[in-house]
Amino acid sequence: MAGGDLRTFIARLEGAGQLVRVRAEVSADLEIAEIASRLAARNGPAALFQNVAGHTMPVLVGAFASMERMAWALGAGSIEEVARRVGRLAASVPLAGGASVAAKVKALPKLLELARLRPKTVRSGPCQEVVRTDDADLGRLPILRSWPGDGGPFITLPQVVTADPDGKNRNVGMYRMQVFGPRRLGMHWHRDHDGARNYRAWAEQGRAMPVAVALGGDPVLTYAATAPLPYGVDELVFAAFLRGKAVRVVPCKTVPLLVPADAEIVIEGTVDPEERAREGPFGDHTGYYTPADEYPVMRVTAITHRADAVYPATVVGRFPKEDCYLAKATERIFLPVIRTVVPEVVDINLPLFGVFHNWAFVSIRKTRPGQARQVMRAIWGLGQLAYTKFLVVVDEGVNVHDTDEVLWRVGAEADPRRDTCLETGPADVLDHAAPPGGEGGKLGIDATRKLPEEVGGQAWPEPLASDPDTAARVTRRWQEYGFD
Ligand SMILES: Cc1cc2nc3c(=O)[nH]c(=O)nc-3n(C[C@H](O)[C@H](O)[C@H](O)COP(=O)(O)O)c2cc1C
Ligand SMILES: [Mn+2]
Repeated sequence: MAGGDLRTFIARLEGAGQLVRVRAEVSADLEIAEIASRLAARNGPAALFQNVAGHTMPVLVGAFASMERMAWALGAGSIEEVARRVGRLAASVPLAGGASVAAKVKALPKLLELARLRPKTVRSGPCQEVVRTDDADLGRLPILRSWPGDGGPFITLPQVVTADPDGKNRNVGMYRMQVFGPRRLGMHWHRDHDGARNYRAWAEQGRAMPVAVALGGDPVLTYAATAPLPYGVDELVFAAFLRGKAVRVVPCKTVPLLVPADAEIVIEGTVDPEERAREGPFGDHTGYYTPADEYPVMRVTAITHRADAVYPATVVGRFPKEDCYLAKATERIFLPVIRTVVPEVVDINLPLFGVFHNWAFVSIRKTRPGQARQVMRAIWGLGQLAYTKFLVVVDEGVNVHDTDEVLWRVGAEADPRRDTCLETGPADVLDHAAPPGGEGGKLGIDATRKLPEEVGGQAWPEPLASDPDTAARVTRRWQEYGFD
């Protein structure tokens, strides 16, 4: 697997006819976003805007906006290939403290492989070809404003690097950042996310937290920043596992953090526990504006970049947009991990219209009464899947990626009284319909075929299926009938 940086990826996209260089002058204010939205709506190519009004840096959008490009970004031919590798890793690492000694010994080679994948510190890297400290100015970056009601321009594809006060638990997360001024940025991390957790650890000691924001670099890093890894799992090691080689990192110029050496741009700074500002509104992936709210502020101490840096961005909004593909990659890659905990799960679909958390369709291999509800509770207990608002469980063999087929089964197999359950749990912060306070309702629908024990012995019909011999004969003779 070849290593990568953003320009290698751009060359790959261009070579495959999946990148358009836009030479016409465009504005970073609304215009690029409008173009990106239209490209996303028609499964279009990535775009590199080379002439952004008032700027010298080009802007890249849509690099991840198809399943094929997403797979290439991860150095693979297909996302399924990546999912299989992650599945083998998940199956070989003992999950809990209760794992047997034999299981732990068996896992050693995998764990050693991971140790080999720790980031490799180098003395210099292209991300520091240009260093600006006292004259650092966010206004030099072509940061986009996407929607007319947005509170300002936002950095939308950042890798936000933090660590706890002991220098441990390094984390790389993607959280949008509003530009408040030439050297001030908003930190829109949800409180459950790892960057926020590191921030709280510093705040408890009354200390400002160092932060570094990398833009670009190996596209696998951009994906890793969005992946739902547990706290303490280093995204740089996960990225190295996906890429098959360690990430090269360099020390920042003004903060004690390491950043990917091959990044295009790095913004360094600190987040003071006392300082907050009104962040938003922001036209979000829900298809609505998220209202303004108070968030911490990053004070910029340096901006470093390549001499000919490219500024990567994404535009979110009503689906389909580029982030749908990042999310679909996670759905596929983490399915095998879900199966190690909930083995009866066959497939899962977080449909695009459900915006990650509103809807989940899950198919299961059902063998015992009550299993659909058991699976619902497991899903509502699993990391970010806890936010799932409407959860439909169907039998194995039902194509969860076909909404009509799922809703046909809901209509046919579920009794609204017997086969639904209402629960309460954590609500997605972006869910404007959830009651205030962070808790929200959950609806589970058991659309599996019912076992005799579940329905007092009532007979349950099989869905229609053709006679296999007749079907084969008709296929064979199709043209003979005069059809084509
Ligand atoms: C385009 C995009 C924008 C995102 N914006 C935010 C955001 O503003 N705040 C946030 O907390 N999570 C945001 N996320 C989700 C997080 O990146 C994701 O949940 C990630 O797993 C968090 O990593 P962490 O657990 O290491 O903090 C965004 C994801 C994508 C793909
Ligand atoms: Mn993390």
